[in-house]
Amino acid sequence: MSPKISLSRYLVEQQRSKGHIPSQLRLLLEVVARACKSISHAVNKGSLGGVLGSAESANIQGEIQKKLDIIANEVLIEANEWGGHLAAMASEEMESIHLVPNRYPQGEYLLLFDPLDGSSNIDVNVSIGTIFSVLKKPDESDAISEKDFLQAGKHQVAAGYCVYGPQTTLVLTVGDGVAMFTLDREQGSFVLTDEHVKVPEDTQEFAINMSNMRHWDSPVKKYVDECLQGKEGPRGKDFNMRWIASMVADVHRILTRGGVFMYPWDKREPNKAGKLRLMYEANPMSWLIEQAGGASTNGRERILDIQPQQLHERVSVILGSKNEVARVTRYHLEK
Ligand code: AHM
Ligand code: MG
Repeated sequence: MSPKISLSRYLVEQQRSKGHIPSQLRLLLEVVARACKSISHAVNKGSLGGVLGSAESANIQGEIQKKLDIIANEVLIEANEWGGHLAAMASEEMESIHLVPNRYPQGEYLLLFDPLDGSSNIDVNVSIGTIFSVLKKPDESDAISEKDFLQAGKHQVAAGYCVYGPQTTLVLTVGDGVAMFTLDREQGSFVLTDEHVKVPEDTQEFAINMSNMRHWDSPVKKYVDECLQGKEGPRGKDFNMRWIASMVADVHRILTRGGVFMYPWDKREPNKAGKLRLMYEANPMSWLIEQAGGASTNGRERILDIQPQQLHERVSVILGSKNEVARVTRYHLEK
């Protein structure tokens, strides 16, 4: 039997053989993984740990926070403050950036995260997760500000998520493909379970919140209508639908067996570009999907090319199997 490869060993070997994981980045990824392990334990305890339910506060986006949103945010901040690998952090749950306190050395990286994605699923025992994105601090920046974070997704140096489902799985890219690690609870470590992850180019599965159908723009309506017509329609094949309402879980399914995920702009709030946040949801997920051979656009352009104007900026998202994303994007461009 081949030996189990832990996340630590994987990162060391990647650093050695390819030299694209500098030691500060390696430390950062190990620290994020450790934080995810601790969030996973809290999620698993559920009611027994008193972590379910509302915290009765709202975040910067005006969303009511769950206790676990706040716990996960604190776990990530505490874990990452003191190692010397980071200059600052930003989170869905915090209005402005969090600088590494002066008493600790300042590192070269910036970390962004959605500490607990899929909040509406926390209390109902459905998969949720943590999404993260890593950027390099601009060279000339001594006093870090929000402006330093406003880099297009193509400049990420690492990205990933951890899904807390029937298994806890950490999924990672440093720009050389996508690897998956499953938490071995007896050993207390993440073990490599999938390397060179590939998203099939075609699919018969789509994911979208159908309850918003009447608000969609015509290209999205056209695409979904055609899928719903199945074998008798222009696509000549039947489609299946899945919607978990946790982006981590939907993206995990797509990385595993293909599919297309859409949270498009809609007419409910026409001035909002979409629901999902560019910098700590769409960017890391788009990079993972592209690294696995899929595609990701906002209907018009590649998400990773978008120059962010704000930390909490929102974006329309269409990602997954390459040929389906190309089709939805074409329908937008033809409009
Ligand atoms: P959250 O970060 O506050 O949990 O919101 C993001 C989530 C995504 O994980 C998911 O795809 C989407 O919101 C579900 O939205 P809806 O409830 O409108 O279907
Ligand atoms: Mg989220």
